[in-house]
Amino acid sequence: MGLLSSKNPQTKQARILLLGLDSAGKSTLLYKLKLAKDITTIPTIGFNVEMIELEKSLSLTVWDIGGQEKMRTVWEHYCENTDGLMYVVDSTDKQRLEDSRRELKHILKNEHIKNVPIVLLANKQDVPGALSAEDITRIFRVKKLCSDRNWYVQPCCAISGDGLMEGFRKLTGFVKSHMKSRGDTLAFFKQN
Ligand SMILES: Nc1nc2c(ncn2[C@@H]2O[C@H](COP(=O)(O)OP(=O)(O)OP(=O)(O)O)[C@@H](O)[C@H]2O)c(=O)[nH]1
Ligand SMILES: [Mg+2]
Repeated sequence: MGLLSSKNPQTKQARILLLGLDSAGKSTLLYKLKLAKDITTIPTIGFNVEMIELEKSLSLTVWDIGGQEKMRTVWEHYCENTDGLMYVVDSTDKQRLEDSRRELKHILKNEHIKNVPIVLLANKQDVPGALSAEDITRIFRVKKLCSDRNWYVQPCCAISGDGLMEGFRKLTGFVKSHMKSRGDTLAFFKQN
């Protein structure tokens, strides 16, 4: 999928947290991006971590944490030093949209990820009847939920890969400006 592989010492590192309910498609999309391959996943117990470089200046370390109910209690332990959030929604799982929204709302209260930008992936768009990105935006009340940070809702299909690059590029843009504004704040405190 045209990922870069650079050993450029100027490359900055960003830590990305990939969250969402079990079966949302997190591991499928991570390995589609990383390996450009369809893989058969098994539910993630614990986490997967992969380095992804979409551009030379920024390398993403993506933490894919299992989404089963018992795993959700540990999400908060991965929040420290996070620069960007990718939250995956199964757009066909209408019965669990409210659960997914509740879990997102809960994790967004974590102090470590205050103001950290987020991209929501409305996954499984290949399935007939899947809710659109606009539906997910409305049902999740994203405008309100994410009013303190940059956000975007990207439709995608982890199996074909459609929309994945767009989603990660959008997040990369957000992360860069977030890092810059944080850097500017640090510089301000050093000066004053
Ligand atoms: N049709 C369709 N199926 C998908 C898509 N993405 C993932 N799946 C399927 O959904 C199932 C769960 O995918 P995973 O990637 O294992 O889900 P996960 O979010 O990592 O789940 P946990 O590890 O349990 O948190 C698998 O059978 C995938 O093949 C998609 O875009 N379309
Ligand atoms: Mg998984």
